Amino acid sequence: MPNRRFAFTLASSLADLGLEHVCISPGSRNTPLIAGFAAESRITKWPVLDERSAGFFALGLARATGLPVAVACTSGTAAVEYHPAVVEADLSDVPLLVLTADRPEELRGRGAPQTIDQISLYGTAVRMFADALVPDEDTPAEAAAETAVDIWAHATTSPPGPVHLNLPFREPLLEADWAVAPPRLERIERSTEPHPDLAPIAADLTGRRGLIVAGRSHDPDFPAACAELAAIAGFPIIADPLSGLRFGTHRQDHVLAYGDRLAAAGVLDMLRPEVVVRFGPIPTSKPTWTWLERHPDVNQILIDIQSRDATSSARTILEIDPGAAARSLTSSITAAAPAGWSKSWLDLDTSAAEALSQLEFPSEPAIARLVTEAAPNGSALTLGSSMPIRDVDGFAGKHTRHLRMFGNRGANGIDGVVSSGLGAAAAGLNTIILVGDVSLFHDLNAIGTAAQLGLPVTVVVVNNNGGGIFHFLPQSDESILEPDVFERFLATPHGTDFVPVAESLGAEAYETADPAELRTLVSNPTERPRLIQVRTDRAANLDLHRSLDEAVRRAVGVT
Ligand SMILES: Cc1ncc(C[n+]2csc(CCOP(=O)(O)OP(=O)(O)O)c2C)c(N)n1
Ligand SMILES: [Mg+2]
Repeated sequence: MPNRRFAFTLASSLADLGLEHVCISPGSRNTPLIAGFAAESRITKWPVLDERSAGFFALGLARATGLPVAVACTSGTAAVEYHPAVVEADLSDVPLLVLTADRPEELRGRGAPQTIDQISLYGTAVRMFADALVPDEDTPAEAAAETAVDIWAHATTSPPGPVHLNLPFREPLLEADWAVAPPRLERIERSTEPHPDLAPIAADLTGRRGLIVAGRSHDPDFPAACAELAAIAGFPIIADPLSGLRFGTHRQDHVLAYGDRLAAAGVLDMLRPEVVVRFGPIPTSKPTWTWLERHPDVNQILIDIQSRDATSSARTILEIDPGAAARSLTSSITAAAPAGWSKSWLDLDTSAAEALSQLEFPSEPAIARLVTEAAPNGSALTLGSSMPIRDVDGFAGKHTRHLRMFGNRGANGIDGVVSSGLGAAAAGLNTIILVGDVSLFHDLNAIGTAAQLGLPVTVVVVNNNGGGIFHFLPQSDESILEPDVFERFLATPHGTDFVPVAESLGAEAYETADPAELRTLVSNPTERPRLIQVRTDRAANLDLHRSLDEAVRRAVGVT
């Protein structure tokens, strides 16, 4: 069964299993894959010429659809370019099927062109690696179908993640006569794991002064389940922007709008919880997770699809689905926290909201808030890993319009933010990408890809001419690091005006310092990709954050 028939059978079997999208990058050795996918009409093909960007595109698409997405590239460094997205997919539980073309064994390790060692290229970042057999006339169709089942199962078994299938092809790469009827596969339904008895945990939560810390979740049912648990148990929720709890139609009576700001102001010491239920991975909010880290004495129960306690402070770790666990706990809790407990938290939340009600524009906190407020119902917001996600966490509050929020917070790279956002747009979601200038610089060709593919994304770039986040670190203190060294090698100002750059790549582009204009642009979905540049100042941003910290501390009575 030569190359094209093998690749088509693989593609077709993956379509049987539920694959809807593949992102293909150009090359010669992967022509069988290109031809094989091209012939499978059930799969949407996305051409993305840069594999680094393609990997993140697929990641964003897999996150937005909740289904595996495939990427396919040629041999050599092309395959290496997928590595950052593979790492992010591993750490944030996103199913990716990485298909890399390769030379057959006899050409490996002997200086053949564009041939590198692709065996186990991504190390421990993948759920499985396999070097496929070289298709030949004797290869049965079942071999490709079995390979499809194998990689699909490994990518989707809890916790989901990336898999790597290396595919050696011998020349001639494409046979002319290749008509084939591949075997039809049944869809694999994910098995529901047996559920541990949570009654003892529920007993631990009953009647306690408890707090919920909700980290990242892309389960659409999690926010309602968690919010219901909070209401029954009488626990306030510090909710990460990626938890789904802050912006949606579920009940929000126990969701703190400014949980991160309250933690920063020292409220966790003032209103100290007896027990903390932590859902999902470590939250973005540093004041929250550092408090958890310092308080292993407080009973912390961590519930996640995989055992990972970044703060090493959980007393109990339950490796189960957070939504299912929340529902189970809700039905077993028999009494709420003492009267006034959650009200004390929620009253301070209201005080913080008042202290933060006026944010000067243009400033980074105000941009984060405005974009979140203006985003149309049902939009997807992809947030840059540096200040954008922190500012949405700290200053965007909560509201009852449904927004989906995405961010590359597994590995926190700044290298594929825009490309990941394009993946959400490819899933059909109205997409807004809030990104810093250095991150945009890193992934600039994604703007060109958006134009080529006609993806109607809105990119809001906060251009503070460098990495503003570094000003919050001790390294920014001139007694620790010389200011010119800090500026040249950490902040890395580049002086780029992204408006003409975006225009030359085929996007509409605007610069604004007017909040009304930004609101109008963000609230009206676009038909073409567009970029909106808002300029801010890194030093002024640090001062503003400090004064807002102070204002919240005063408002909640911590001095
Ligand atoms: C691939 C990668 N390289 C470097 C870093 C380290 N890093 C973290 S934030 C940052 C600067 C980000 O600057 P920008 O996108 O302008 O956002 P700002 O900090 O100004 O909000 C850098 C270089 C990283 N996280 N990922
Ligand atoms: Mg910046």
